[in-house]
Amino acid sequence: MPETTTAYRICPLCEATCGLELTITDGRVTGARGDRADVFSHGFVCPKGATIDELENDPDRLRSPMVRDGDGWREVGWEEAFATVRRGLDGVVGRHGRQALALYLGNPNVHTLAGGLYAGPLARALGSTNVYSASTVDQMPKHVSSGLLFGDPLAIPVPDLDRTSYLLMLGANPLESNGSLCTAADFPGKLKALRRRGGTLVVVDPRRTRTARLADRHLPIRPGADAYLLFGVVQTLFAEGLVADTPGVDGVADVERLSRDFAPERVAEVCGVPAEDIRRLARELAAAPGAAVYARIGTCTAEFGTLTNWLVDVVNVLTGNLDRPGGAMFPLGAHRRPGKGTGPGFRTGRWRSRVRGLPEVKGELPATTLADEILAPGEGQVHALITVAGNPVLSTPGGERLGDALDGLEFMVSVDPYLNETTRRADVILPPPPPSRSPHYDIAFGEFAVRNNARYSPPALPLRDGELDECTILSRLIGIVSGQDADADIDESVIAHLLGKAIADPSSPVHGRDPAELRPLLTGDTPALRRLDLMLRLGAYGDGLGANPGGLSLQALRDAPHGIDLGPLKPRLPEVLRTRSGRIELCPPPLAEDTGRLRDGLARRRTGLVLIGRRHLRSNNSWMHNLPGLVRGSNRCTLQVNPDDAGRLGLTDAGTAKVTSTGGTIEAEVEVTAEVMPGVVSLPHGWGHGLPGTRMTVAAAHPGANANALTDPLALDPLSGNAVLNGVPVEVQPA
Ligand SMILES: Nc1nc2c(c(=O)[nH]1)N[C@H]1C(S)=C(S)[C@@H](COP(=O)(O)OP(=O)(O)OC[C@H]3O[C@@H](n4cnc5c(=O)[nH]c(N)nc54)[C@H](O)[C@@H]3O)O[C@H]1N2
Ligand SMILES: Nc1nc2c(c(=O)[nH]1)N[C@H]1C(S)=C(S)[C@@H](COP(=O)(O)OP(=O)(O)OC[C@H]3O[C@@H](n4cnc5c(=O)[nH]c(N)nc54)[C@H](O)[C@@H]3O)O[C@H]1N2
Ligand code: SF4
Ligand SMILES: [Mo]
Repeated sequence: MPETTTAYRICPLCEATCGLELTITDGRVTGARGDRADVFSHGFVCPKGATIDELENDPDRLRSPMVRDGDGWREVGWEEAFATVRRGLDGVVGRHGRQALALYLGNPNVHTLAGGLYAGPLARALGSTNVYSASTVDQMPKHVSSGLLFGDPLAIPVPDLDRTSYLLMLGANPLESNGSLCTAADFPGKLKALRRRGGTLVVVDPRRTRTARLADRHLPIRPGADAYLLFGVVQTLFAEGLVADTPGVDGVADVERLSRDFAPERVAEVCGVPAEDIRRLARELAAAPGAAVYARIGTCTAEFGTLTNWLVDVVNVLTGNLDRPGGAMFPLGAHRRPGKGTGPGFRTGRWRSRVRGLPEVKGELPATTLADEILAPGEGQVHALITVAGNPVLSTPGGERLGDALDGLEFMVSVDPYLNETTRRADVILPPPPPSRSPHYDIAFGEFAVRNNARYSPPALPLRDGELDECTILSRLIGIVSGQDADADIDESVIAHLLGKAIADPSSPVHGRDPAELRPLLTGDTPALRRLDLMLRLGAYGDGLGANPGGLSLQALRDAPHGIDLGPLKPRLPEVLRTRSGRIELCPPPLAEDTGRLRDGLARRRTGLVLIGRRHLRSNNSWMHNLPGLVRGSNRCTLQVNPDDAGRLGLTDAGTAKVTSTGGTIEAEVEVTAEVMPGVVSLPHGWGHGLPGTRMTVAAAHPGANANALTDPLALDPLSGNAVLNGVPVEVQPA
């Protein structure tokens, strides 16, 4: 009889952070379902989480480090792998200096404990300004907007989903994505509950998505026009005297002045939304007892991304909904300490990219210029690349050119479980173990959860021979990159630094204590877990290393396998602010200035088709198409075309279309559907598999077409450096 047990594990696949109950048979994960006792997800699960056993047992998953050997690969032990990495990186630094090193951090770094603890230190250890991440093809506009408004790029308010009575959602489709920068397990259930309690959901999206179908109202909008619509709302709030009292806010009059150019009648045509519908939004938002505006990727990956996300919070502030229950609120993650209400503020452009002169944002340069930095010769040229959990060849505009550029590198190392479109160019691949064999705590998503909570998953299974924990992989890599000895202890220096800071801080529970007495109190089997223990114990709900008995610690979370609920969101103003003034800066100069570009755009003629993206519940960016259970059924990488456009262009359902942009040309299967509005076509990203040298057998059999062969690496939101992935002009014809 095989021995079957269960174990609990937070799902690391998307931001919903559902609790999973894993079935373990003979030392393998053989099934998964929602953990009904989980304090946050209460049993919710989606098909990806329920298929995690296929991810765990995927025969294409790399089990040992791989070193390039001529045209092929050789499986090696960890010591040989790290020695090869050290030789490769030291060689490049010796020949060209540290600036020749580049790092690309992909999305799963926010879903692993290793990424949460080591990605930042790795970027700092690099000693080069060539730091890139998936943030600039994702949410960077949100960070810039929050940085400028609140002084902290991580202070991103989330809709208080459980209590709001009115939700205006733009450019998000949580029924497929399960939510982003708003961590809510069972987002669909929460939207249904909102409607059941008499609340209103309005969805603004060029497509009639599953979320839009669930809503009270769907407003189809021309891609890229959300800033106009929101400015129309702002203008109405002022014009009709609907602005709430706004103590602690600077710049309200300046916003009022700027909004005069964007009255609903002026913006209606650009948006494709009638002026009366825009006015109605303003009136309803102002009247609701608790309302929130929430905008996500459709508004971030757009030409006016930062302006749009700024206007989201401008509306939240002006309607009195920022920081009030039922409105848009700031979560407080368990490993974070409340702030002091002021700080140094936020700025960008502390340095610029070498080739295109693009400003730094949050210590990063735009991912779409990485290829330029590799290809353009001269002082500061990139010659070595580290990728951690990223697949920029498929996920960034101009990825094909980037892929070719990678061939010209002197050295490349990837921390990744797959031999995919990006890692096939590496010299060394360092594979992490599967989720069940890694400890887990969500460092990133505690900050965005619609209900404060803390959950820790110990490894459900031990590491197998030849596997190395990803925390160890990354800390070894940091040691190598920073040129330290192999046994240098990165974690001890981080712990000493954090303890030192806390001891010096009069508001800390350990103020004035002796580090030598505190350090031995930390528990955890590994250095990474001791760091986590320290963060939890010094965090907002922590035991203060003994000062607050009964408070959180790693042990307290170990004792609560289904997590600890920390209650509904609480108002955090002004404590959450890090602006110099200690006030909300509603009209920061860089944003005020960028409204000029928006005003100019009013006069632009908009004709022709534009491309937008989309997500499917059974997909996850570029990397889960190798699981048979998720790719079964009909082709999902279709070009959705409105029937009017299809008729005009001579396209037929299930036929093939040729799609051309300034970026390139692809062919895709046509899906004629009124779901997408006229003038707009939609293609999901993350496809384009089956390239030579990859080892993803199932994905290669379902290759699809690469949407990022069409997006333009030169098209950026100037304030954030974020790529424009939506609203891309294209021409479509039958192939
Ligand atoms: N199943 C699944 N879940 C995922 C992912 C996945 O790939 N698959 N990826 C994860 C990641 S990394 C992220 S960042 C999140 C993203 O999560 P979401 O932000 O919810 O992303 P999408 O589902 O792509 O929804 C974006 C919507 O924006 C619309 N849109 C496009 N352009 C515009 C525009 O100009 N204006 C407006 N108003 N709408 C527009 C699109 O039609 C689409 O419906 O999802 C995460 N969850
Ligand atoms: N056109 C278009 N392009 C887009 C988007 C869009 O909407 N439209 N969305 C963008 C968004 S929101 C994002 S976040 C980016 C994502 O961009 P990327 O992060 O570059 O790409 P992913 O497809 O998420 O690739 C994740 C990589 O991490 C690896 N991986 C998986 N699990 C682990 C792990 O535990 N450890 C390690 N070390 N590696 C792991 C996978 O094998 C894969 O190689 O794509 C962006 N690209
Ligand atoms: S919704 Fe996200 S976190 Fe929940 S099971 Fe699905 S992939 Fe995992
Ligand atoms: Mo993302």
